[in-house]
Amino acid sequence: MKIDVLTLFPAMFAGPLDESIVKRARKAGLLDLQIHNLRDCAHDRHKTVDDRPFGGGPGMLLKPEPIFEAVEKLARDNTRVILLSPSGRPFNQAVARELAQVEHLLLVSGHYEGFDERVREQLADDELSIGDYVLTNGALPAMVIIDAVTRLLPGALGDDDSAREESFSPGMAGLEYPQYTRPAEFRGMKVPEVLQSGNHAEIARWRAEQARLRTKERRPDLL
Ligand code: 4GX
Repeated sequence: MKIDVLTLFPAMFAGPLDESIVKRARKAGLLDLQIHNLRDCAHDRHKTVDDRPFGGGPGMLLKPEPIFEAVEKLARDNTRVILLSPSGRPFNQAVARELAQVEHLLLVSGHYEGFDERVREQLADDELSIGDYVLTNGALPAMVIIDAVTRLLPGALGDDDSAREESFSPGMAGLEYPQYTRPAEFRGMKVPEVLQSGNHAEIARWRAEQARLRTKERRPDLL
């Protein structure tokens, strides 16, 4: 898979994508990731990428010309152009699975008060939000999406992880059950007896019940 990112803050991307599973996927050639500075597509003396909204109002918008130039340069026939903004459709595990099937993603990170509407109308195939809160720009959302999609690419996870991914395949159907490792007692806190019983049917029942209770309590929207 190829992912291009268009951003005003390319330096933010150094670090998170050079660790762990994403680093390994890039090394293995499963993911070809490139970060592009939107400012390179501004051609006036001050490399202007923003301007004031017609009709007035607070803040600045990203000008259309640099985004059009960059997207037209980077997009191919099979490219999905995705804007990141709080006005997008909610990103979740189902969307991650959908994106993992696409050959080429072009993520366009928003900044200021957002995009000139013509970018949405003419360039964007999709617009995604990673949640109902306001960040300073779309770089972190782009990284979140890259991370969630990369671990779904065939071969990206180690054997243990991928077996687990498959067993949770409906993915996010509910929250996970409580888990414990050794020691069996830590600072007076004991691991539930059932987990040490060796009775696998009973353990499975206990876990299902715990997961259900936890989901009902914290995320009734998932039930
Ligand atoms: N999930 N932000 C985008 C600029 C902006 C504002 C309005 C378009 C319209 C965010 C999120 C997010 C902050 C990125 C505002 N762009 N992006 N930026 N939550 O909060 O994706």
